[in-house]
Amino acid sequence: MAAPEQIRHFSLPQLEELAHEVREFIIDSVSETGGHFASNLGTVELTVALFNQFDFRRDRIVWDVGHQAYSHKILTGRKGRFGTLRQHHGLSGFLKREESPVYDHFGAGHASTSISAILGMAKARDLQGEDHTCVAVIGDGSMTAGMAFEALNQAGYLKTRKFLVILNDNDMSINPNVGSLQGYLNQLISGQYYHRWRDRIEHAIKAFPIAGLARRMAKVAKWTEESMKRLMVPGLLFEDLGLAYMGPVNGHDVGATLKALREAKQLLAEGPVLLHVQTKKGYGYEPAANDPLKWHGVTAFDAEAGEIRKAAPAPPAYTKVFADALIELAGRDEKIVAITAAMLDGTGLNHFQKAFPERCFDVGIAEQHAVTFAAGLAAQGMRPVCAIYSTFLQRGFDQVLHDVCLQDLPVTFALDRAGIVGADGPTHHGLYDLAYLRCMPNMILMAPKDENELRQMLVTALYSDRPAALRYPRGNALGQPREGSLVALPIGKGELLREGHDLLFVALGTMVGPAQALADRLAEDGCTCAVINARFVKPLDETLILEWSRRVRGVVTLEEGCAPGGFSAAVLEALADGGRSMPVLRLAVPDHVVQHGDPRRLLEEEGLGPKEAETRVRSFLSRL
Ligand SMILES: Cc1ncc(C[n+]2csc(CCOP(=O)(O)OP(=O)(O)O)c2C)c(N)n1
Repeated sequence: MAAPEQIRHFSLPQLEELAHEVREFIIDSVSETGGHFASNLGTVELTVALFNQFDFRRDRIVWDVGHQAYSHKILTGRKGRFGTLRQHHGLSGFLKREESPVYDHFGAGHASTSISAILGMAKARDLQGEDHTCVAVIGDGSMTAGMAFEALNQAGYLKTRKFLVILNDNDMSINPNVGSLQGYLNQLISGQYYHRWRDRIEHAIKAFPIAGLARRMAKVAKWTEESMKRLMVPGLLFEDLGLAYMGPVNGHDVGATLKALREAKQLLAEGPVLLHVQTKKGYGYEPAANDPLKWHGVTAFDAEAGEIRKAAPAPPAYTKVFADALIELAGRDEKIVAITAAMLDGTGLNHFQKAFPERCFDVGIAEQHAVTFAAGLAAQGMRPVCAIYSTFLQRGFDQVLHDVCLQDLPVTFALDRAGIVGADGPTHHGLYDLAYLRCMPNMILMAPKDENELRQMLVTALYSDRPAALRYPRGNALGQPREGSLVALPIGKGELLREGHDLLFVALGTMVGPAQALADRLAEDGCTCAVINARFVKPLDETLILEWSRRVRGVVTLEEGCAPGGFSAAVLEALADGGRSMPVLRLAVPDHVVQHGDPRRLLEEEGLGPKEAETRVRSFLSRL
């Protein structure tokens, strides 16, 4: 594959050939490893054109989210490592500064950060007296976030030179993109925007009471077809924010994209530019182009047949258990409404939407708004459920605190993908929710040990009349038959699963099963362990924990979350407040970045796999 400095000198046919080569490689390679697919096929020509027009050893580029930057990786010397994509110690699925210090200028994984980051880089450049160009590439989905507009607001105001935002518009987020912004972009593409305004103005002039004056006005304004076009600039929204708008250009036509980039470079000398590029997800691979939602992120697939390999039969995912329970409850209570921030299928709310289209809201990539929107619904007597991945709710910290908790509003947070998620890596692990929600007043915080408890916790949350969150992991549930009717749990009560007199295991969520298994193994050696399924991180069942702590020599906490400030911290506080000073072993994720890869191996690396946990507990025991 050509090196970036060679691509700078390629002719158009060479660039087209290169794009073809890159696309074929992505199809072959991702069919073996799995990964983000449709979005990457949509950015091949754009990436090749960018590498021809810019020198990213000097110029800076930030790809929003970074899930669509495989071409960027391939062109910057990482083609040979694609066989390890998203695997343990392998190539990351996103861009990472440490993976390519020369070409990955900014890491991401969450959406809508690119314009802010590149603006910071542009300002640093100006302050340091340098002169390179700064480019952000952002999708139409990611553009729905307030943060993108906060950055445009500042960029336009600063009149930042050599600052280029490329809006990669494929009309899709993961699900079809939603909101009026997408409607506006579609109007720009179809030319309807211009026609609508032309018609309105013509109408206004005709309606002017003094006919002669109207004629003169029309003449003076030179509202002929062409001059009107110039006056009624498409992209007025961006122009008004202070960016020169260019486009739309077909992002799969390398020649047209090059031409647009060259023209943009001229304008960049004056101030910030937004180039609207139209692309198609899955371009060049028909199955993905026809069904970009299914092919957004894939496991390995048969590239010839266009079929994604079927997973072995497995119990339903926690996501589906949640969705089914919510649908059941919403059938009985019309106040229940559901909210997702651009993760309709990911959260299982696609099923809810089918059942209750009027009561399901996809707000776009706008987690903060999702939370406060839910707070508004709750303030007026509805029972909103915000289904947001653990990692993405980090965006809404202040909204959860300020708009929900301080007003004690009954919003339910269903936090999917809590714990270690695997291949998506550090930006996506749901390790921090326990710590960031535990400190909030009024919040009820729970984690189920299995699918039946998840169902009960959903009812508990919905009818607690308080802010409440339940966190559950990615992947399949345990496969238990879903039992009985949906009944609420007593708030703040843990469950004593077994008695014992050597150690007390206080476990949460996914770690309850392993705690019991570990207690079984230790029992073989005559060591008896009491096991508590905490269920609630907040309010924590302090009475139960203190009572059993008095009967043992040491306490072990187990959770799939970060150690600082998390569940183990809650148990430590309870012990300290209860006057118990005793040895405690915390099995939690230490204070460091957890990389990507197979979740089981990652758990082992964090000392939370069955063997590692046993070794640590035995060593703890031997020191008591
Ligand atoms: C804050 C945040 N919320 C949700 C997501 C999940 N997510 C990853 S990619 C994506 C869609 C992005 O759409 P767009 O920017 O249009 O890029 P495309 O894939 O269409 O090229 C979403 C919702 C995320 N990464 N970050």
